[in-house]
Amino acid sequence: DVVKSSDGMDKVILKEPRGSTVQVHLFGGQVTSWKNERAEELLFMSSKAIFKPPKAIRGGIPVCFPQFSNIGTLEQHGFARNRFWSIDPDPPPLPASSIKKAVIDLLLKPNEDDLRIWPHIFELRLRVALAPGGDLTLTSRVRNTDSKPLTFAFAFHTYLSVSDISEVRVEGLETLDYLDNLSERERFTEQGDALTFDSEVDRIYLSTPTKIAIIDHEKKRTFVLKKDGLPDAVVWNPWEKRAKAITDLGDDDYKHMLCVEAAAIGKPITLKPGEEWKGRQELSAVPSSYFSGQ
Ligand code: TA6
Repeated sequence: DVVKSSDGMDKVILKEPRGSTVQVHLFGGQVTSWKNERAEELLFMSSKAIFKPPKAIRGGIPVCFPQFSNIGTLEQHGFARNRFWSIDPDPPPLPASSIKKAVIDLLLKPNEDDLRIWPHIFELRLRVALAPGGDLTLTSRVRNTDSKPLTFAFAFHTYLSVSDISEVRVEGLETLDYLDNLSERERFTEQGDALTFDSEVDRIYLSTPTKIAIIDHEKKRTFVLKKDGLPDAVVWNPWEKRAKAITDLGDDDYKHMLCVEAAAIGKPITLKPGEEWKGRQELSAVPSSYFSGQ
């Protein structure tokens, strides 16, 4: 369903028969809600989120493209997250395995202002698919429709909703190298068993396994993030002091959020003219007792 809004903030609602839903704003091509069949919200949305341009909405899953963070000459995290995307009325056919999913395809092509700051013609497609049972898959495709090479970084800046950040553990990043955004992206090696949180964390884990588990002990819920074509994973929680400096984040909101982001940052992607790249992030939320992996 497309929900038109008088303020221009149109959104798409996907529903699957068992009751899970996903909401996608055309502004940013951004997933802004993902609810399970008990109507529990699984993504974090800031209590001070501003649902209007020009800044990206604080929460859900903003798309970082063609730049991550300030690594480049563009605005922080690139421009895709604060442009209006369009719905593709004639998307490529779904693979047979996806036939039962609720799906929407959004498109972003550069406008004249974008071309002035980043002179590359491209087509960015985001397919949002909600499976029966509630798994959420985001598939991004970038096609270089220009006559010169295209180089970019990409991230699904996923804000997960957690009951209490102090009770959360992330598994799947042990022993990996990471770039620490808190110390000028110096490279370190993860030493701990699993990641837990008691202060600000802002890291780019490089070349991670394809599966990461985010275990919320208090809620007895595990998010399983699987990815493909996105070798890196960002983990971010601003903690108390930094949260206060972020104007569209409530002072205590940091306790209830954790960003874990499938990304391609360490080695930017380069496409020759006509080439296409694909990246996928799949999220599922399962009761912790059902989860025996990792
Ligand atoms: O993904 C982590 C990060 O790059 C952090 O460094 C932090 O600044 C965050 O994203 C939020 O960025 P934003 O531009 O949305 O305020």
